Amino acid sequence: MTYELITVRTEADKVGIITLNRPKQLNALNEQLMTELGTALHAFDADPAIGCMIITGSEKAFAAGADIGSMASYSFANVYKDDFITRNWEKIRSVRKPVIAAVSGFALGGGCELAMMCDFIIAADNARFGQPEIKLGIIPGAGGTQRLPRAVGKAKAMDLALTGRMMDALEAERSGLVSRVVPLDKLMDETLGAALMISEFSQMAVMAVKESVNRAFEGTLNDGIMFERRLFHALFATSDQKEGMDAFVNKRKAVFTHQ
Ligand code: CO8
Repeated sequence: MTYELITVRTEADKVGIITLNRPKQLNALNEQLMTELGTALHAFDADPAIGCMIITGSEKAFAAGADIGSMASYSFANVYKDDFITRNWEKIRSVRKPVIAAVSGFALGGGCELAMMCDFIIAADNARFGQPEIKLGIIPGAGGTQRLPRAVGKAKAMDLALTGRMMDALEAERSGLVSRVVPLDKLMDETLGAALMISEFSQMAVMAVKESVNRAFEGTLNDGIMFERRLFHALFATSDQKEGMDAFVNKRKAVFTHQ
């Protein structure tokens, strides 16, 4: 498949890297870009050699939001009947292997929502996050009012979504939106380091962590604890569990076969 609005490459045949590539529009997200992104993520997800994926943008912008120009003339009838863009966004949520957002520059509106759909965010020190939809007379439409308060709490989510202000990388780290902040010129090295580390682990254990942590985010505590326990028990049926524990006991490096 050839892509126009993203570029795709792999690192060490283990990590799939997708770069959003509409630099003149600050990677504004239109239907074609979201379709390409969904297709590329699912291709990597289906590739047994790939253990982790990265979505990144340019230095100036991860993504400055949904494409305002193409939305400007839409009516309620258009967006409701076509289920505007959301079908492509749902595809991203169904990816089973981990996806890391490597964010530099603006991550605004749908760009911030895209980063929050990833499993965690590593931010460059020039990153700026926000949900400025209020300034356009709309609200976030791809999970922003739901994921942002879960990540940063009600007070800050209300502040950001009601005022439309941006927060910088340090505020985003303090409030729990991003897992690490690194200098801009170290962003890809740091993210690749994490992705390569993840791709060395048992894919089944990695997918189980993702599923189980997402339960904490999306459901009740009781359901999440039970879900985690079932997955925890199930992993004792894998060869990778035997290998991991045998390696520890015998003081050697584990070699996982994803079985
Ligand atoms: N859509 C379309 N074009 C954009 C967007 C955007 N979101 N953001 C920037 N651009 C374009 C600009 O129009 C400009 O184009 P041109 O050179 O042709 O005039 C180019 O990118 C560069 O932008 P600026 O000149 O404005 O650059 P600055 O450095 O001065 O400012 C900002 C950068 C602050 C990021 C500014 O561009 C800005 O405020 N952009 C809009 C941010 C925004 O409001 N985002 C939210 C959009 S709404 C949304 O995301 C709803 C999500 C719904 C999810 C999907 C539902 C299914």
